[in-house]
Amino acid sequence: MSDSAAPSPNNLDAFWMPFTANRQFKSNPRMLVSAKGMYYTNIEGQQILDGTAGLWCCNAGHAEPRIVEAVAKQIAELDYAPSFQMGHPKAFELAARVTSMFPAELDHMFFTNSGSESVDTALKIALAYHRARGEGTRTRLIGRERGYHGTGFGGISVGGIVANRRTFGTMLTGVDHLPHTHLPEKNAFSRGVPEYGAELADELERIVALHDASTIAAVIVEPIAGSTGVILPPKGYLERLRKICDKHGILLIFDEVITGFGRLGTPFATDFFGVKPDLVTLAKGLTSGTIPMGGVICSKEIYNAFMTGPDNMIELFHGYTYSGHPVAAAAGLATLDTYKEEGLFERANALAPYWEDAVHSLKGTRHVTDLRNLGLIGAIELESMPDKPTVRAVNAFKKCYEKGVMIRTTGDIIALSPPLIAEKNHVDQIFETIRSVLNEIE
Ligand code: PXG
Repeated sequence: MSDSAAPSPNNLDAFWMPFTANRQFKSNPRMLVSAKGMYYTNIEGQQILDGTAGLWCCNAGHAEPRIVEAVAKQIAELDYAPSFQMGHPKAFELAARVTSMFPAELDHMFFTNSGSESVDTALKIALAYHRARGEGTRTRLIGRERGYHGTGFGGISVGGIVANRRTFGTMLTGVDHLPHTHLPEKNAFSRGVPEYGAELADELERIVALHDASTIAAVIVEPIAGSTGVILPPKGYLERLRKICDKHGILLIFDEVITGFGRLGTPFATDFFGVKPDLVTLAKGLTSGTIPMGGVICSKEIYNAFMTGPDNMIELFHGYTYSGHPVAAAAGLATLDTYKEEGLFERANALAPYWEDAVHSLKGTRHVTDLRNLGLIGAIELESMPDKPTVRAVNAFKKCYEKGVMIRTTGDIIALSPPLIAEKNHVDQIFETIRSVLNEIE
């Protein structure tokens, strides 16, 4: 073995980084080494304010003592236990706690390890549910343009981000897509939920007319499309989707991987919009990003449809080695305790008007073509540089990082989602930094 191939902490070569420009990153790495509260510390010792809760996940802030302690204790007490034909108490406790946060009919939870697995699980449950009820012809799945549902084959099939799909073959068959709801010509600079576009939900009627309801299993949407650059549902849109699904016996799946656990100042987007789905996918904020864990919430009716054969039969042939992992379950329980004891959903709700004003204070700033907000989510859409899409936003990201603020970009959109422990001074620092950066960059 040559010296250059020897393992070394300074050798960045072996790690093929996800969703990253690997060669560019490795020539000028941004390396984070610790985190506490609202701040990361990088390898140079600089404090970086977390404007994104990691990747929309660290809702309780970093190194929250309750979670740190619970994880350390759990790993010493019970490091692993199978969930196939066995169990351990914390997974049951967590499922009961999480489902108790939903309306009464949404009362069962299946554990996964990520948002992508939650999405695949929800799609599989939807298909198997219809079959269990004798409607096995319902095999089509409907997603939405610009939707993001993770990177499994199910998720990219129903997802609508072209770059995530085009190099991966034909994916699942029998999938169709609703149009996205980004209407900047009508809704630009809306504060909160935009006024126009509820009728886009009626496109589901067109899809039903084309394929026939008897072939359609489920519709999956993010209540707020996050990864694609924060696209909000127009007023009345989700209600209309719900109605059309009900009319045709189609299951409605809300992907709440980023909207769940207080991001909108309510426990879930389901509460915020007052629309009840049949299945909900979760991850990220479930453990505040500390230990990988996801889950699918489903209704009593769906669960009961499976509980019909002889009771020695496995009802759903699906699951993961780490479904309900004890360390993740302990992290989840401590995270829920933290949300409750610190009143973090209420805090997010109380900060939201200040956040909205801060987002919209960027109106008129150089390059800004639209501003969007809801709860503690913000989006700043920039005019693309001629023939160089994404370059302006990436430059803004790099400059903000140099100035000590972590933002996320997708296309030429800056997306913001701070931990729910954020205070006004953090909000000020985020937006002052972005303002000065936008004034500096080409
Ligand atoms: N559904 C939704 C709505 C998501 O936002 C996933 C599923 C997949 O989760 P996993 O845990 O498999 O990654 C996501 C993930 C970003 C960003 O910058 C967003 C996600 C992940 C990474 C970055 O917007 N969302």
